[in-house]
Amino acid sequence: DTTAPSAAREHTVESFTREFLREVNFGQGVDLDRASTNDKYLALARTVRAYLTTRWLETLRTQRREQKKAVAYMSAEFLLGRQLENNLLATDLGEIARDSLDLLGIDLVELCNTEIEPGLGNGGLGRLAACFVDSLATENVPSIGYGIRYEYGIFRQRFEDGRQVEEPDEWLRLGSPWEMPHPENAVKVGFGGRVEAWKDESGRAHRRWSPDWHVTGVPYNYMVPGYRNGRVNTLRLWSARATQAFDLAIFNAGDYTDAVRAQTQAENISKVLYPEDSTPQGKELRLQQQYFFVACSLRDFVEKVLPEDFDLHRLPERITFQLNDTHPVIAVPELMRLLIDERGWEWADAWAVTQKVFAYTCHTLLPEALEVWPVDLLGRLLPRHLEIIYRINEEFLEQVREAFPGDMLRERHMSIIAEEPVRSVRMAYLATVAGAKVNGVAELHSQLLRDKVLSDFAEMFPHKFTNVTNGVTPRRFMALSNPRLSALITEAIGEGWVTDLERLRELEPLADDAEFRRRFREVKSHNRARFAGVIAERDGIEISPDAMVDAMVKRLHEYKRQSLKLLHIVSLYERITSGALPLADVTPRTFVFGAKAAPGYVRAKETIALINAVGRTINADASLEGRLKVAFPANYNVTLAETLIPAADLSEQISQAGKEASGTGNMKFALNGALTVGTDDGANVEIRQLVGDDHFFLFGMDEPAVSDLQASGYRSASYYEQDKDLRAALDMIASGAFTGGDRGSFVSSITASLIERDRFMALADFRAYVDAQERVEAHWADQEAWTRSAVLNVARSGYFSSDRSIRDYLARIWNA
Ligand code: DL6
Repeated sequence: DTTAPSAAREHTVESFTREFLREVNFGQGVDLDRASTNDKYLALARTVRAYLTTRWLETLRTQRREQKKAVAYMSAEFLLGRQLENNLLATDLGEIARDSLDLLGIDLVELCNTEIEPGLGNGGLGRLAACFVDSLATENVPSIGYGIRYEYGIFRQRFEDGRQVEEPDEWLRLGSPWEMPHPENAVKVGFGGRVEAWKDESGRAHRRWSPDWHVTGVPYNYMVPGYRNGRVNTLRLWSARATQAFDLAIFNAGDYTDAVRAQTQAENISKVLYPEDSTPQGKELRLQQQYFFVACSLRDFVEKVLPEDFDLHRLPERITFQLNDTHPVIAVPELMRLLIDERGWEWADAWAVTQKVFAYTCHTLLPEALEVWPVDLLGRLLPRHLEIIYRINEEFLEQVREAFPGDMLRERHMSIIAEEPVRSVRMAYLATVAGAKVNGVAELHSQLLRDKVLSDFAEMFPHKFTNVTNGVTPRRFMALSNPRLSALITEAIGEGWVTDLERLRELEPLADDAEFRRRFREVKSHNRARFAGVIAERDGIEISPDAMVDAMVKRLHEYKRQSLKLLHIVSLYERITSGALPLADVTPRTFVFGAKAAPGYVRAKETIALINAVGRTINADASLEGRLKVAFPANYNVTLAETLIPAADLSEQISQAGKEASGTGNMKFALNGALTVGTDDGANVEIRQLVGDDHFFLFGMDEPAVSDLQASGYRSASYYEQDKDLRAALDMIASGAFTGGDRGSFVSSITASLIERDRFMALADFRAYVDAQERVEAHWADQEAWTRSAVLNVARSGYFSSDRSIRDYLARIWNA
């Protein structure tokens, strides 16, 4: 049997050691005693990979045999995190690997820490995609992830004098043992050029796109193992290369430098991840990236994954293309083009299939985050696609006119083409019109999509709209990152929770068991010490392992309101230094921030500088006796999250209500036993409903209150004028107290903008927030009561497993 794997690998220390040594010698070409740490890491990774490959080939064989309906998750970002430990966990090889390396005198942890995480995403959206591929495999769903193999992921953040400096993320520099390139399966993608009309012998009119330049997409396969279930799915990331023909033509014309330049231009497409989240940049290269990866993926699926003789009229029986936000939405006109121009289908037939195979997930509520592409740019880069979009829009608007005769305003509102400020394609509208389903990512978000952002569409196509609340994988964000709590849970209720997270409910009675609470506290305290050790070594930051860990980690964005957290810290400090608050009454706390700002987002970068300035002053003030600390480790990423989240006591989820689509950090913290201080926003709403009001610190305006205040005319200055603590905090910042007396630069621009404009109403929520923080401190003072709440947070967070999200997608969207 030529398809059988060469040798089924045994799960024994002897066999593992043999494979590992073979990889050291023949994979790395070194003797063990000469091997570097990186040699050993690569050899170990390849050893684990070989174990996975056996199952992967088996999964692919089964899929080819059974031809079941699958899901293609299309996402411009997959923020994977390190692979080695996760793959050891999934294959149950952790202990064997450790024993095997012990025998050879090698430290497994050191090798795991050698891995550079692939930062192929910005934040929540990319990390969600990574959780979803993990859960798709664990839930045994035939599926494939499609994305881009960026050569440089999200930038490395450094602080220079407290200010953010970005450096390239060379994640591939030490080799990338998890990927398998297949240049022989490359796909050619066109750009630019013209569209011509032509007629076939029967006189039927057709359109033909002649691009004027091409690039090649090389697929790189990654294996995505389910948790100990034998399934290994595929994640296929595309890398751009110059086409040979293009190169050769220029070479033959004798211009070597031009040929190399052409190559660079092509390869630029997958060179770097755009570091903007929530505010698309509208750059041409970004559109090139989007079209590049979806064109490669569609062709790959239709021509390589499906059997050769497959009748594409039956495509909806075989696949749903799930569009992760609008970034892959250009796939809609691309599929139409493939069916009409390349296969000669009639428009109506192509549209019928297209409308059945796509589904769209929206991840935002911010108007400025809804992606639009200027018609000029799109027409220049993808002229045939623009024609197709126009036709989709024409037919759609015809439908609107039929449904709402005479309602011109509605027609203008709903048009896929916006006329102002420049003629543009609204990608979210295109996705909504073309998709079989549209979902938001938390109950409140989906409701606001239906009622506000896409209300005209929800009225016209109520059946399309649904919700799937986000989730997080309990493998990475509990089993892997919180081994002590995992062991405690397993001891109490058995192992089943790792794939059936609702079973954490069985912990509820233990919240009332003093011995269990003691052990739970012991775990937290161990995790705090571990985190303290990591940031001491990584960043040179010293914190007390006994103080409350109060964490706010997420992208730096005004709507997330890091500035509100900062006002609370400064107010505490001001009250202590002015004598209003006796030091003895201050709860020892470490305020932990983790946040990257988009490089061009000036206000966000100023806020980082201010947090660091405040931190420097507070940390150096001996009169505080170390009771308050601000820790802002640079370059927050998945790896750091894995040590911070298990250590956290308090989770800050304080966005303005109606702005955070869901949040997923909020879920990870609650699952790991942190209590949330949060607004009624995104998935906070569901977290609070599940964990209960007594174990969640709710504060601030809800979404209707925000809307009302907006409508009645918000004047932030009145809060500044009326709340003396708020005024004192803002005045203290403005006085230069944290900037060595300097009142200029970012200090004045931040304070002035809060007092005069405050787009996300931090000032209006300040008093409620400070009150909530006082409730936090009162609760913390009773450690037994606090631990009880923390245990209940864990016990009631099972709903937030991404396995449940995937089951919801299956039931509500994919019908797979
Ligand atoms: O759905 C994943 C994640 C949510 O949890 C966050 O609330 C949301 O802000 C984020 N959305 C984006 C927006 N990008 N765009 N457009 O990253 O998605």
